[in-house]
Amino acid sequence: MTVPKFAIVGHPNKGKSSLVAALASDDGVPVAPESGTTTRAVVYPMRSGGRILYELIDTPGFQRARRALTWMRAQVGNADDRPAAVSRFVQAHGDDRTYKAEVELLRPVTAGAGIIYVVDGAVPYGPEYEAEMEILRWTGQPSLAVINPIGGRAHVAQWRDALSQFFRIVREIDVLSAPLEQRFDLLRAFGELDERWRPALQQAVAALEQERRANRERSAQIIAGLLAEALTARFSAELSAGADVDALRERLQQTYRQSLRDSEARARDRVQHIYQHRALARSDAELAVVSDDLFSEQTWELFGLSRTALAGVGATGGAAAGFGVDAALGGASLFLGSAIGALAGGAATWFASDQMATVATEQLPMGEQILRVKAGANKNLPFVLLGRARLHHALVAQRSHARREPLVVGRGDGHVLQLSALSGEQRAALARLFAHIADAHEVSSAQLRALADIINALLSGDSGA
Ligand SMILES: Nc1nc2c(ncn2[C@@H]2O[C@H](COP(=O)(O)OP(=O)(O)OP(=O)(O)O)[C@@H](O)[C@H]2O)c(=O)[nH]1
Ligand SMILES: [Mg+2]
Repeated sequence: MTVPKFAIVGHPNKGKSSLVAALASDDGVPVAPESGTTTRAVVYPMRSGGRILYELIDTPGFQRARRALTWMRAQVGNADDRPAAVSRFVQAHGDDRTYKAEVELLRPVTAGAGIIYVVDGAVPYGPEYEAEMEILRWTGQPSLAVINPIGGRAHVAQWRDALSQFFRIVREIDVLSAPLEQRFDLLRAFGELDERWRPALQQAVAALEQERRANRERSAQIIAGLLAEALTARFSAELSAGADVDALRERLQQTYRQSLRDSEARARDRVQHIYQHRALARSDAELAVVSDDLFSEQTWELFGLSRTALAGVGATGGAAAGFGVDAALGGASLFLGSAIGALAGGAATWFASDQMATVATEQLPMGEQILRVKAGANKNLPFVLLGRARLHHALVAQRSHARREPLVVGRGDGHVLQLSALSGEQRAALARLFAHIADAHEVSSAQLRALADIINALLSGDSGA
């Protein structure tokens, strides 16, 4: 099957490169506020499973469309000679800087690429566009127009009227924020341009949908791994005679917290990588909500289970409920110390993230005493981590690769996915798994799978993810 190729063309600075980035899932496509950012035609293949599904060709904007059209008109006798006139124009001006942009953008079209013509629905239609559209029509190649409402929709209706005289298919799509489904629709429309392309584009959409599901599953596995890591992480330090226990405890707590923050950051990087947001991972972008410190009270209120919900899953019991009992050291006899920072448990501490870790002294068989820190009695920790991971995933999965600004979300904008939305059954299943993993200080592959399955179900319910 031939790989369909589409040249994205239009006036300078209308979001052509942005559309390429969004449809090729490539956040490396140069996009900038300045006009004239793209100076050469560059091919961006969309790959899935080692196959190229389609190719998008980013091009510079028209600079001298009217003069170019005048040149072509002088060449033509009959209408059927028009495509040849465009090809002759490209050949004749290969080394001519005057028409560098026109040559770059028309060359792939004369070589057989379909045309996607991009305009901005916020600025009025004007005759200066007519020469561009006329040249494109002369190429005889299948074409489609996209209205990108960069700064608003004020002139969208006018554009529709104008464009429909030149293009059979006209679509409006907000390139930066169009939901995935709209991006898929546009791909299907590409398939309508030419019958030969239809099967390839249908397959492309199916492959992308399949890839979406696979990405979600892989993300769920990563998040399950993060939770298991948090529940089984343990750090210890030798408690020599005369040691400053308070200082040591504080140091261990810090180490523990930092390790959770690091685990979370690593998991986020991996999820971003799965969705091919590589530049985002590198830019260390701050997410207004999800990058609040993991251990702030606000974070716990936002993402943790409510006190009632926690009580509902039998998880408010404080230190006695299982997390604090160190049975996995090889025998209960090894657990000799008293819980130093053990929780009071109950109502007052349901979001007490500072008491999240349990620090306890233990006596080892050879007589040494150690201090050990591990997941605390506060059962909210894995729920908080899960809530944050879920919001992060929803933002990343839905994000257009055309966006260049850091990922930001307002607290009150309805995107916050609170775990209170979990069904009672899901909550209970999760709480059981969390307790088992924390008790055993290790996680079996069956538990990891069970956890990943619940998380995958949760992620698939999040809009667009
Ligand atoms: N708000 C908003 N901004 C957009 C949209 N599409 C593109 N932009 C911005 O418009 C500017 C130009 O976008 P590009 O994709 O570089 O435009 P271009 O047509 O490739 O520009 P040239 O290569 O210079 O011809 C960038 O700052 C984009 O972030 C949109 O749908 N909404
Ligand atoms: Mg560009």
